[in-house]
Amino acid sequence: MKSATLLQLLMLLGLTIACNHQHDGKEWTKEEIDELEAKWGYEWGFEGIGTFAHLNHVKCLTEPMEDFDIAIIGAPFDKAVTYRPGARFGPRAIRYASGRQHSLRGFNPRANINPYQNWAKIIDCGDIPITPIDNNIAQTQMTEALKQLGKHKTVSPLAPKPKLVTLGGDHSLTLPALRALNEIYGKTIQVLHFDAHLDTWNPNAYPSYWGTTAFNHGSMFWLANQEGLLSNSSFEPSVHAGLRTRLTGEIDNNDDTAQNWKRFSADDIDTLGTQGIIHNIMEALGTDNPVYLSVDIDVLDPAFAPGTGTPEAGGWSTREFIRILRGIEGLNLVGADVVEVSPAYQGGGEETSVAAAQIVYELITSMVKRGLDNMGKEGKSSKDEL
Ligand SMILES: *[C@@H]1O[C@H](CO)[C@@H](O)[C@H](O)[C@H]1NC(C)=O
Ligand SMILES: [Mn+2]
Repeated sequence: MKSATLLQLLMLLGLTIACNHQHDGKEWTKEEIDELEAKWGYEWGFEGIGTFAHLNHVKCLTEPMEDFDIAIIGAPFDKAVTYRPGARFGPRAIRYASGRQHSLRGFNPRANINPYQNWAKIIDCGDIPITPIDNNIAQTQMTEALKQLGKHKTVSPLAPKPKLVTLGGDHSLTLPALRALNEIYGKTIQVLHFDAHLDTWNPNAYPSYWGTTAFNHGSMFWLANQEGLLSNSSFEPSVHAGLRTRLTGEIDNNDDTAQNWKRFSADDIDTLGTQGIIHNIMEALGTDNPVYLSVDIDVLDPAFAPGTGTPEAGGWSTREFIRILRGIEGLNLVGADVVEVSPAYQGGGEETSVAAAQIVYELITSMVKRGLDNMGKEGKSSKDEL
């Protein structure tokens, strides 16, 4: 007991000294610290301890005073899948695959900005600790964590509320995300959902003789509708894009329509092109209403993203999808996730995680760009915005 107290005292002393930039009687000037940064601050793509894009890591869930505008957060949970498990390793894989992203050469030529050297403070908040043992506790943990993180203060007035980009994990994560956003914004949120699958399935659509649980990665949007998290107004639909999975029958689509969703299939790209898909999405969602963007990596063809839980042949290429993401940058994104990356099924070249890391980069770019556009709009402060 006595030695613990002494240790605590010593630690406190160490902290005080560190804060004054003093050590062994030496006072470090800002110039000297800057020089150390110039000498040793840069990490090559294969170096570092593996945060997203070498961003600073802060364990935000235990650091409530940490202000940020945009944060990466991992949700390493995969106990709600129906086919291949393994997405709990998604956040790690995406972070490692993001190694060649760096603020120093982060300029996005598709969007004409460097999101990492702009107005937004972007950090990596680490992972939500989620139990692999009990799904009821797991969904509470995800919901509470995302609520807590969404209430952090921002640094820039261009971001009225912080924006979270969550790395899955399986797709059940989106339900906690929508619960948190409903509380934080005090209203229903529209969803833009890129996926091979509908994920609006009534849990009874699964074989249910033995009983079933609604919290799974194919029913979270059905639950979201039941909980009133999504608008029922035909003027505020949610949107699926990239669909191509087998169905029970037309009944699935009717049920989906009844839950206020619009559907664009993977094949639509052949007739409409990427520009047509972009046009349809923007027409359905507009540029003012708060939109949550959820990307199931299985929207990509398994040739491009085999590392996923429920692969379906005949999807979009990575390039086509990135083109679509750039085209919808005008959306008012209040948060996003990239889910179902299951690295055990990807190749040694990490193609699935590399695609996911690029998708995250494009989403962050859009969020930062949207802030800049708002600054330019005369008479409209971003504070007016949800
Ligand atoms: C939409 O309809 C569903 C099913 O009738 C209902 O449970 C839900 O609360 C409604 N949502 C809103 C926002 O009113
Ligand atoms: Mn899916």
